[in-house]
Amino acid sequence: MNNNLKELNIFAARIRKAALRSMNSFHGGHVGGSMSMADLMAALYGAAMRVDPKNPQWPERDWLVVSKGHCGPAVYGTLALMGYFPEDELETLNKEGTRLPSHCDRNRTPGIDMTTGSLGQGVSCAVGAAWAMQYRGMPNIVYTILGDGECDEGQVWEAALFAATKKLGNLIAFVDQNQKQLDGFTREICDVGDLRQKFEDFGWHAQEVDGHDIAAILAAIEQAKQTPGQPSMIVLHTVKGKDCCFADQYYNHFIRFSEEDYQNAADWLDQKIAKLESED
Ligand SMILES: Cc1ncc(C[n+]2csc(CCOP(=O)(O)OP(=O)(O)O)c2C)c(N)n1
Repeated sequence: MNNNLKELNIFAARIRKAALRSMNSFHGGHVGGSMSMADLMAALYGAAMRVDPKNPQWPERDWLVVSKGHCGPAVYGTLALMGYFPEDELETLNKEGTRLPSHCDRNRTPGIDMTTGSLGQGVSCAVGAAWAMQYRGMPNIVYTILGDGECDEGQVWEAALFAATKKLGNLIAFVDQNQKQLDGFTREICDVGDLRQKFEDFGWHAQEVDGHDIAAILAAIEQAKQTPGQPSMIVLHTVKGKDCCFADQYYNHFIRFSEEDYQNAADWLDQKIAKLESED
């Protein structure tokens, strides 16, 4: 996979389809937040991150800590397409003995760098990992993805203060600001306000971009790499359930869906892929 935008957009559509395939085997899952972060996953694994799917524990790899760990399906879809494990394994999601539990688990899945799921803890672990790598003079970058609902957790802000204090220039974080959390709009449940400004106030270098514009995400990552001595936040404006036809509904955090729903969504994504492939 290279830095070609067309290929990256196709990769994002394939990630959405692979994530839905895994959730289809369970006839439900965290569809909304998995779909909203798919373009970011394509940008990270398709271009930005230094990784080796044949050697998931490569000491010099960049790390990804998916702090919104309930969106395991988006991560598994990406890792399977990258060759960390066979794509057919996606259909074992949440089944007995699976290597793919609904929430990310570093002890089970090749390519998962941190166990997450309890909101707020993942970003704290990412900060700890970045601090250790900085201390050891290692070249790795630690990427981490939070949800905007997750930012209601006080622990997120403790981690943010600590990262700025320790000048963690090797930490690049994203908030998938899809405006919603488990059962409604974040602004109505516990308003996080202007996240870019807040992280800036907490001592971070902070940007905000369209989270479905892969070129913009990659440009922001490049800018983030130019800020040694400061952790970076990139707030992504996204749509919960993006590009999944049956997710266009108010309650789209965890959705139960039928085989027919899945087929319709997969067909729609196939058409999108075909259209992208036909473009110059
Ligand atoms: C500490 C903690 N409290 C509650 C939950 C239950 N929970 C799972 S997902 C979720 C909503 C998360 O919303 P957001 O971070 O915006 O994620 P996204 O919309 O991107 O899926 C909640 C409350 C949890 N996993 N951890």
